[in-house]
Amino acid sequence: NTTLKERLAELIPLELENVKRVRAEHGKKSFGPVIVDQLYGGMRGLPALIWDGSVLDAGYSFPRQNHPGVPGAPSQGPPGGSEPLPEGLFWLLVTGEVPTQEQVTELSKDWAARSAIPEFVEEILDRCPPTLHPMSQFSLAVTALNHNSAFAKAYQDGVSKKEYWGPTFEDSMDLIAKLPNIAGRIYRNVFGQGKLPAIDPAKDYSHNLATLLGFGDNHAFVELMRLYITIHSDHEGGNVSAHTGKLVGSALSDPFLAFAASLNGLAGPLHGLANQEVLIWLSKMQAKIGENASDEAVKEYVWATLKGGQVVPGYGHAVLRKTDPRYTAQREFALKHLPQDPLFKLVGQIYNIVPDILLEAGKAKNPWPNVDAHSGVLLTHYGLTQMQFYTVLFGVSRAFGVAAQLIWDRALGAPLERPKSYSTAAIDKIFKGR
Ligand code: AMX
Repeated sequence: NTTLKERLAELIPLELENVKRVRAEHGKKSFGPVIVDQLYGGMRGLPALIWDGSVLDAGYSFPRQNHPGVPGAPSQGPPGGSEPLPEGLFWLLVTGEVPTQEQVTELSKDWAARSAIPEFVEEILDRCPPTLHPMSQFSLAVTALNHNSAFAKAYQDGVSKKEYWGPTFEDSMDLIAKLPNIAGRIYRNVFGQGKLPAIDPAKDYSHNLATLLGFGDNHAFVELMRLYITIHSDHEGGNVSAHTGKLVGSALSDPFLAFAASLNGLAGPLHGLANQEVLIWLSKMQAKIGENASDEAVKEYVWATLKGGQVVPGYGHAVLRKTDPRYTAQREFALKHLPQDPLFKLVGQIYNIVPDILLEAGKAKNPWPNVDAHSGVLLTHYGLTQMQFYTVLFGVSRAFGVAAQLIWDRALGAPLERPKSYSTAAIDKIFKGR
């Protein structure tokens, strides 16, 4: 029963050879033209990064039966569950292989054993004013975890470059393991009361997270957490949170510092905060046009949003050009567990209305919903109604993808990122007369 670290130690030399081969064969080949608009346009479509966990294309979809951890696959959840376990997904992200049930269980236990957060981090969180946004509290706590970083210590002790991945692996495992305690504490401090329950080593990661949020006895909510943490974990490397983590990690900042930077990017309304924004937008809509509103009233509200110079949150995407498969996965969950929920019905109604309006407005390249259009409705259904907390759950999940890449970046000796920037005057000069 190989552990994840043992399997990594076997895979790393093979991948080092593989990268060497790919670079020898293709290293000097052009990867398509770069046009000036891409420099001004947020680098959309610019091939610029290596990210091994996942790759997206505009029409990407993952049929759920092929997804690790769903029934039939070895990383299936405990009896009675049918959603994937994020433990299995992490193994897949790190190794490219589907783990055995035993390996998944070992990961659950390992993370439970690493889950305690230092007392001073608890105190930092307890001192935060409840008015400080949960994402800011989250980022503060993760930054502070760098106090015990194995990588930072090893670096100070003069560790060889070849050994970077070992302490990075330990930090990454600690990071993921400690997130439920951080998220749970923030939730209690800001919205709840009482003492935080303890992590149970016999339960899986998502079950423990649900318990710390106060929903551990609700089987459907536990299932939702398993699905939620799985689908938000990785979305290739160019999105703001993933790329930020990789960039900061490239300076050999340890995984805690790198992932805290990811969280600060995830906290932006065009990225992870969109799940909060969707619920705020839906609530305002309901307050204005009432429940069971007509299609006409919804259309008018959507147009008013656009005419007010705002985006429709939860719609559009920088890469995808069809309905986000993560939206569809959540819709399937809702159809199974909460088909009659009024807010779910509104989300479905909006799905039938918004794409046509965005197409008619003529700006958005993708008029379809993304992952954030659906998640808040599911959480609200089970009583997790505090919208300001939603992006924290996205953050817990995103750690999986960022951590997996940080381990590989250090294993493969990824260099400091330092692309070239230009001024508008320089662009003008370069292309004068051309
Ligand atoms: N509502 C209104 N306008 C939109 C829109 C939306 N949902 N999506 C895109 N547009 C507009 C853009 O603002 C842009 O307008 P501009 O030319 O005046 O600047 C124009 O359409 C072209 O944008 P694009 O190329 O289609 O998208 P992008 O790659 O620049 O941005 C994204 C992608 C997600 C930021 C954008 O679609 C958006 O703002 N969506 C709403 C916020 C959201 O849901 N974010 C979450 C995304 C998923 C995630 O990261 N978690």
